[in-house]
Amino acid sequence: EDGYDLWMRYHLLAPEQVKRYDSHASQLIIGSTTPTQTATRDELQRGLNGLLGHAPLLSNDINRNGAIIVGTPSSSPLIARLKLDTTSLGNEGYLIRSVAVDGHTATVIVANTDVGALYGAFHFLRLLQTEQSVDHLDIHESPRLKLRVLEHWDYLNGQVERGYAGASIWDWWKLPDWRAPRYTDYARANASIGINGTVLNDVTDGATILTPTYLQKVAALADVFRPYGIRVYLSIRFSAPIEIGGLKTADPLDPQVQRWWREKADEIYRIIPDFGGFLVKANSEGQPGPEDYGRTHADGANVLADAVAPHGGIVMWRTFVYSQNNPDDRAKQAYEEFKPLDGRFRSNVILPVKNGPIDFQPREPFHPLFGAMPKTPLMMEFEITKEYLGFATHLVYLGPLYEEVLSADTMVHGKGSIVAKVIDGSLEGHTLTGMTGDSNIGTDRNWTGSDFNQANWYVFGRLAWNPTLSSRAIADEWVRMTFTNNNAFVKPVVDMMMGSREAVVDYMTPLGLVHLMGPGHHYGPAPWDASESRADWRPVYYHRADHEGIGFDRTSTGSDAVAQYAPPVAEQFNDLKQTPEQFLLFFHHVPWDYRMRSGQTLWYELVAHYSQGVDDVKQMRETWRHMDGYIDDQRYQQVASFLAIQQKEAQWWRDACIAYFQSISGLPLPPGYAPPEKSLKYYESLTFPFVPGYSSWQ
Ligand code: BDP
Repeated sequence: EDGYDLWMRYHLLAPEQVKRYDSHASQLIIGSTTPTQTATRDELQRGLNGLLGHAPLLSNDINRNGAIIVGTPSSSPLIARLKLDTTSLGNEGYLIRSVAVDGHTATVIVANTDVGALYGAFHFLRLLQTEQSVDHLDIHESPRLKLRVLEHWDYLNGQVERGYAGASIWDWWKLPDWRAPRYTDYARANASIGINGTVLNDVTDGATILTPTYLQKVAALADVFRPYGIRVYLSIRFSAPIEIGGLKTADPLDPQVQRWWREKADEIYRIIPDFGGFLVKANSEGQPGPEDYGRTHADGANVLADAVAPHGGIVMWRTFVYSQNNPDDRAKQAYEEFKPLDGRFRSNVILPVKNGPIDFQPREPFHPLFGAMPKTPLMMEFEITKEYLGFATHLVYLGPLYEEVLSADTMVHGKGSIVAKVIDGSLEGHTLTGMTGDSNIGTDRNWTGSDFNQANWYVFGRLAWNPTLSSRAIADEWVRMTFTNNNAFVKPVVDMMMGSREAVVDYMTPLGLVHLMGPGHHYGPAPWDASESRADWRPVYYHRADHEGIGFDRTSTGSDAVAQYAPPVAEQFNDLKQTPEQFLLFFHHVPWDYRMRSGQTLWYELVAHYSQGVDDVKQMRETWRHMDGYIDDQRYQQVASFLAIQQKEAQWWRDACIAYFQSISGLPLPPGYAPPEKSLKYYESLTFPFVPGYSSWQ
């Protein structure tokens, strides 16, 4: 197996399971008058055929026990007759219920829309794939978030910014005429986890995507995705009115610029009537934006919002901003620029906020903007591609990272004001809600560069549907669907996944350290590096290690970034003793001999964490060694090889970081800890001229 089937791997179940489910899959009663209905029918047939060895009979009427009836009250008279209450399901929800119809047992999958029924069908298949009972079903599901979006950081030349799974899956050259079957499989995978939007191009892409030629290509993809409930969005370049519009300015308050955007939006909606809207990275890392004209982010977002509003479109205006002129602390800038604009955005604008205030690090505290802009919808932005977490080869399940942030308590309205409630709109009563993930998908046969990276796409989608789900439960279902239901495999592999995020934190950036990765490409350790042109791109800026101690003082006596959190959180982070040790060096500059909760010194703990990370990876390899024979050899072997790479690189991280920090602290290694394998000079001398996902960015 090459991993192409993802978690939609409908392999024949064990005979006793087949027997158990056969009595619930005798007939399939489903419409096929719309493309979505056809897609739903095809998926159920494909899935049931694979899992049970035969597909149920397609019928119009129920005439035996065990039928599956799928549809909406408006499209199916049979379902209408059941008079099920579907009001709470909204446009995308569904219910799955065991019922009796005309004296026969049946399972109904009912929604208000075709897409809701498609989501229900995937849920039903998941029950079988994970070998759950389907005897007495009464499932109600509807998504907690409205926009569940994947962002492709893909360039039109096929390169992918921060992509470690090959090239872009969009074959722009052959579009719109050639619609690769892979696009449909992509849509199926997304629909199976409820993703309903895709941004096709990179946030730093040029303006070409908005030209008529490319819009035709975009329209072709939108056609493929539409039956699966997926809308297409585009990243736009703020200076497009100049670059492709022939204007002299892109000033958002200029009437000509405003007209240009309106006309561009009209043109897009003429060919893609359900176009989702725009994503914008402005005045960030050198991108153009409204501040170039002395205007605010709100001015910039609103001109675009006004252009798409008549068509029902939205604007995702990113808050990921920091500039080299900020003398103080990069972590503070997004809050400083955006908080004063709260309430100044149009109602169809939503602001993506990265999970932490720096940049997708293995661990950061939650972003202080969550909870700080009550009048503005904020959406979560997670990075799915592992730019800072070992690229494709390191096995890191991101579920625990996502869950940690979503369940973090902002305390803005007292205890329980968790980030998940900020983004699901319940804290401040917003209806425009969402989550966006920077995708890890490419042309690799297995889509994501490694089999386990598929889990990160999967967990992102599941949490976007419901941000309060448990990452362990999601890992469990993913393992069952992707590999096997054999508990001798599932349990240890889920445990391994759940521990993998802490392992990478330990061997890369323990105790609240961030951004020690090689500059620019972000591959491998480079805590010594001060070569970048900008201070806030240099690892030394982040760890601030000196002879006395290590860490970035963000307390009231330092940069005072803590003040951006609600008072109880600020108080906690401001106090060295109260700060959770996992964030210690993010908020405090701490002496090397500081006594940690363990009773050991900080220096000791730092070395211990780095070493623990390596030991954890060794343990992961050991776990995997015992999994030989439970799954196909092809995937087994690749995971085994990648774990070997991970162990080598975890050791490299540990040794390089310890060698460097020891050169600063001047302290001996604690007893029992092996010295780095090589000299600091050696680690500093390593270079990587061709790092994937990076050259296109420069
Ligand atoms: C950073 C990446 C950079 C992205 C940027 C962003 O290094 O390539 O363009 O995030 O999110 O982490 O805009």
